[in-house]
Amino acid sequence: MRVLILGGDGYLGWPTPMHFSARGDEVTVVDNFAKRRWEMEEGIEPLLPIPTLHRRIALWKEATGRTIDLTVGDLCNERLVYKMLEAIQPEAIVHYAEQPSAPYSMQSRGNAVYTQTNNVVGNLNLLFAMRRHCPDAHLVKLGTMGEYGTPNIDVEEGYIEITHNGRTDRLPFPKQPGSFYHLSKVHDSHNIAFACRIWKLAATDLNQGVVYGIETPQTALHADLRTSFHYDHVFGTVLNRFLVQAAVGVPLTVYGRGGQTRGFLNVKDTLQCVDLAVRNPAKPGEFRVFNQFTEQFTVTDLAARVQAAGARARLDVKVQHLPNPRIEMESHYYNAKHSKLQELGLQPHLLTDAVLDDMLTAVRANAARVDKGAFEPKISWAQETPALART
Ligand code: USQ
Repeated sequence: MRVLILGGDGYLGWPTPMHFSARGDEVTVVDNFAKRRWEMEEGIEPLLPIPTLHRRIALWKEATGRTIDLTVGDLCNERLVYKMLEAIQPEAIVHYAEQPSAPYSMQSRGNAVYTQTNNVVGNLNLLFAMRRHCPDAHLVKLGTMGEYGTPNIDVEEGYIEITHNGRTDRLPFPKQPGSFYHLSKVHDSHNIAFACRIWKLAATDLNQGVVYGIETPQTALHADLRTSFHYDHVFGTVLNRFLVQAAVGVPLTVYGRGGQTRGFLNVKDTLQCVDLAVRNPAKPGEFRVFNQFTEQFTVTDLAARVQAAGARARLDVKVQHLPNPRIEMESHYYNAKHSKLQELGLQPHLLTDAVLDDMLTAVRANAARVDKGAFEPKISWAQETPALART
């Protein structure tokens, strides 16, 4: 298939083109390297430096003989998007090219406006360009479980049947997102659903949970094919952060009471899920929603699991409850459905002790590179952080 991957330089974005290329698909990646600029703005770095995308694509060719094409550009530049879709005529478009951090979006007015403009306008440009140049392509869009928030009822996969005043309809599941970033994904979902309805585009919204993990089958082929792994307070996701904290003897930073429950998945399963969505496309006019995670945990569960992994490695791991920098429920009901990808054949890589031990070993090997100053959460949901604000 001709697969176009938007946002190919990121944590999930880079393993994805390698995955499709390994399967023999014709792959093009696009990136504007904005993530590298956000890292510089925040004064943070991934655990290991990441070679340029150009270099990794060249290495991939050396290692496998397979070609990945690269376009450098920004989805907010509509001319680039139109030209690219016209030239490539993709059959599937996998869209990761968005600002992905909730804390980043909550730093200031400027960060919120930037996040929503970048994400929503880029996605709209894509929809209009698809209508013009490849209306039969299938859009696979990375959304987030955070679009739903934490309602006191079971979370369905995208839609809920509601009976109201004696009448029944199947309606979009209510959205109660917890940051301006998560809101940008809600806006995207609405725009995509509308485009599917009026222009008969085909789309799958992958409402993904929190991702953890360092390695995929392809990143393991060569040290310089690694993907970006963050543990800082802006881009690091919770389990990745806890493992790095354990490795360097910093107490695990549980925000508030730690009863926050989320869906989680291994980065290897992100690849499986995206692959399943691409190979089993939505129909013209269909806006399909899959909840993309494999297990639910509370933050406290994860801290306990990492503490136990630390004990197995003879590390004394402490847990610290910090005042929560976010405004979110710290103890709540959570039961989110996630059967549609399993029905398509997803074979989950669950969070076993062996997975935790391997991740801890990999992180410990690079402990000397860890910036301990990057752990402390410095962005508050309640007030602007002037020193960090984007003007
Ligand atoms: N948390 C801690 N301690 C930490 C870091 C986080 O207790 O050191 C807590 C947070 O307060 C939150 C939970 O862990 O309750 C998850 O936080 P996170 O930073 O791992 O994830 P989140 O901000 O929700 O965002 C991440 C990705 C985002 C994706 C989302 C999926 O950055 O791109 O959309 O996970 S989901 O959470 O399902 O919405």
